[in-house]
Amino acid sequence: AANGGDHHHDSSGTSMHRLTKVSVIGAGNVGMAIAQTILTRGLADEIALVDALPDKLRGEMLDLQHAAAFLPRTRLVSDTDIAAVTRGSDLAIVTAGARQIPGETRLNLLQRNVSLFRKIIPALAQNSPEALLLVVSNPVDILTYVAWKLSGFPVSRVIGSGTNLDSSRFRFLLAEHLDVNAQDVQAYMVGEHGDSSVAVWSSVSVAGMPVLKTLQDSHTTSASASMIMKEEALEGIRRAVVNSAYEVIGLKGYTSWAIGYSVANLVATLLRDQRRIHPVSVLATGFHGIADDHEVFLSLPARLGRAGVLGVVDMELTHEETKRLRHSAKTIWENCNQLGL
Ligand code: 6V0
Repeated sequence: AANGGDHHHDSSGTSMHRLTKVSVIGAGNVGMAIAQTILTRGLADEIALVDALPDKLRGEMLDLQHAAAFLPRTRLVSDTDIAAVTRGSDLAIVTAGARQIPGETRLNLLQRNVSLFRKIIPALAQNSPEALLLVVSNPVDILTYVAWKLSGFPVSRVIGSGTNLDSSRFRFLLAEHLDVNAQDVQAYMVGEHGDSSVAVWSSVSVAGMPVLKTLQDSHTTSASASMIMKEEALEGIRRAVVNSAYEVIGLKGYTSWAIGYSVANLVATLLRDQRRIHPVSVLATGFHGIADDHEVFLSLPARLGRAGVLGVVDMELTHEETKRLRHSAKTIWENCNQLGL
């Protein structure tokens, strides 16, 4: 086989199981939480880890390999050089990132991460020309655009983890408030991952019942009345979602478990061609009035499968939600535009 893990046929020409290979670039807190969840869920036959710190990288790889007796069989490889281990990946997940230096502006951090991506992305694209690229590093929407430009990949194969995590935080908080299972809560945060993310209240539903509509309906049954949410509660939940990351970082120094599970959830949809809809960062040009000459990545509910982004759901948003989304888009675009890519 020409590409590392690409064993289509044995010598007799009969078809064999095609191995699934995932590369994780950046073996920090987030990269390792993602690798660990992919491993536990048995989503890959091979995982390649890449980090700039050789000792930390080897330590992380060995530590995971030592759990082999309790896990689905998965080949683990690691190297500081992308070309040495990532060849033939089906999916490459980028979590490498410079950390913010106290007092550093977001823009300066962005410039440092763009320099990092100039090294990482072309090497990934060259070694795995058919791969899907999944960007997690922050600022994720801008860096997904950067990865798209630097990879030369079709836009359907470049995805940012975006508000997939924000949406799961949103569903958790709504579920707590309503005392139901978070899996029964349908709710999306869209737009920019982080401070300007937009809670799509008009889309929130539990067991198919729109929560907000119930709020406005005076003729509610007692069962649905228990799902009624007060305006202040809604706003409190939105604020809590936006503050979630800051709160966790303030308490434990970084976030890892939830991003690990949310990315592994995306990996399952992509590699197993599940065609599930996830709010992830995709090219949003033309949606919700985002100008045709503004190439902006931000999160919208997207239908995902083995080929990447199969479609974007054109959500029905309220006037206020659209306004907020366009504001997000403008901020992201201004940042992307000055990168000169
Ligand atoms: P971390 O623990 O500092 O890990 C970053 C890793 O990147 C380190 O191990 C570095 O050695 C490594 N690294 C740096 N340069 C290179 C390079 N050139 N090649 C390979 N590896 C390199 O950070 P953490 O894991 O906590 O966060 C990683 C990134 O994810 C940050 O940008 C976060 O802001 C971002 N997150 C994004 C989230 C999202 O929802 N999109 C959520 C959480 C964190």
